[in-house]
Amino acid sequence: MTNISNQTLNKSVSLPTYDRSRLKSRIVHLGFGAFHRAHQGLFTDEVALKSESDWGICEVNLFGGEALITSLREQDHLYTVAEKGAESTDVKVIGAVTESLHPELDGVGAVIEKMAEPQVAIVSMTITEKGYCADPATGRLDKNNPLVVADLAEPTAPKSALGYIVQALKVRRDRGLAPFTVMSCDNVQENGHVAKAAILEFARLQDEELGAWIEANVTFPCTMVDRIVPAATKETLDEITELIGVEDPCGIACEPFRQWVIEDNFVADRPDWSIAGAEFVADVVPYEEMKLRMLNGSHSFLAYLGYLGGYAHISDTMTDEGYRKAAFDMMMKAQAPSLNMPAGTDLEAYATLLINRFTNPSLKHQTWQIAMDGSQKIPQRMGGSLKHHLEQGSEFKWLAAGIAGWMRYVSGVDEKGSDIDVRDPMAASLREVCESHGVNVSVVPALLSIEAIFPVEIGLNPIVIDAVSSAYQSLIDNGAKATVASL
Ligand code: NAI
Ligand code: CS2
Repeated sequence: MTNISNQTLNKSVSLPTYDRSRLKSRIVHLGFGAFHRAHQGLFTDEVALKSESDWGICEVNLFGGEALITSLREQDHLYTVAEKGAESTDVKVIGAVTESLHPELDGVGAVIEKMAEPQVAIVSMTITEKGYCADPATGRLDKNNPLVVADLAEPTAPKSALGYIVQALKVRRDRGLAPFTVMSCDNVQENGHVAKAAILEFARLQDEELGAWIEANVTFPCTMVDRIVPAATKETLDEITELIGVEDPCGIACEPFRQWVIEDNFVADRPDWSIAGAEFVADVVPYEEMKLRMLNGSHSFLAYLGYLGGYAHISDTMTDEGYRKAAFDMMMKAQAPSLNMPAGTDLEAYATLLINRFTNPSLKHQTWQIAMDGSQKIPQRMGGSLKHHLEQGSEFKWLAAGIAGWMRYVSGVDEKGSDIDVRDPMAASLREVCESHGVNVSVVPALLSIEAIFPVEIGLNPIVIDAVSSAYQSLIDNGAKATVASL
């Protein structure tokens, strides 16, 4: 079989020219999805290219992605990243992956044994917001989450990422091995703190002493991760084939921009990702908040209102002056005032950069993709800033329109009467609420009263109910495009 590992690739492709045999699986990564390939995988590769680093990654997918892992193995764990700018594309083959595992292919025990190997110093994660099994509004472990219930009943055969981590740490403790650092790379506000709280609570429910050992020995650095990496499509894979000269089912396309700010709090060793441009800082939280509110908050705003307005991609919304201006105002007037940034941070320059990144016509980032899992995303992207405006008595109509857009979207019917494929871990309960109201403004207080998404001080606040209801009514009466243009 010809593939990326035994084929001469087109000359323009950057290759991992270092000796890959020196790499060891010192990182086990949970979540070999689109983002990790174009972000942590690429950073770790660049460190190996520019230094004598021996840091390699064992990739694990706990949910789905078996075919991806099989393909990765068939090509010696090499894969392509295509960085697509507005005018040109850079293509790199990534060599940082040393091996891969999947519980469906290799068994649960093999994954836990790998995580318990002595050389493993970091377990990192890109498992999506829902992977933390936490209540989205509070960030605390959701004890009723079916995965949590199953894993507490059978801790040695876990299903959730939390269950795997706790079981692997237990094995390490029992064998007298040093613990590993748990590093979340998900878009979750204070991702390290959320991971820590969920893992400690889960461990304590299982075994009080194990929980205490984890608390005393494991660190959970927060990270701010940024790079727009749309899901792979047939078009992007065909384009990669064209660019490298051979098929790569693990290839992924992304934007040229990348950023990684990491809290320097590792219990064991770590790669020097700063060689590849990452920043190690003492406190990541302000950067996380800035990115989640300004980038992700306006992304969700554009995803719901853009989808309803008939725009399939974020770059399509940027061709509409109403959406473009509203997104900038959402960033500068709704989100930026709620932030508490280090002196010298230029939020207007950041907003301008974000609008340019959203405009990149080479990146086909679907509004439908970003609209996914809204129940998990809305609280972190809009909840904190909404609270700020309530405290200050200031204008928050952009946030109200974004939340109304989400409510209109989860009704499951678009403005032309076609079905919307709503993907969300809370889809069933959202559907139940929406079906009992139809597309009617009475759904607004009903959805706002879901405490797992909206804390009571937001969800029951008459000012919020009024503002979201008025935006929702405008969506019914005038449609998304006119509502956005009127903001
Ligand atoms: P993806 O859909 O390509 O991959 C999702 C990954 O999560 C898969 O590896 C899957 O196995 C795993 N997963 C799903 N549900 C899980 C669960 N309940 N428990 C454990 N693992 C689970 O998505 P992609 O693009 O890789 O994004 C993943 C996450 O990375 C996002 O949710 C976000 O938090 C973060 N991220 C993504 C960016 C992007 O532009 N794609 C940029 C910045 C962060
Ligand atoms: C997006 C993010 O899918 C989404 O919800 O908002 O994945 C976004 O592309 C990244 O956070 C950019 O770093």
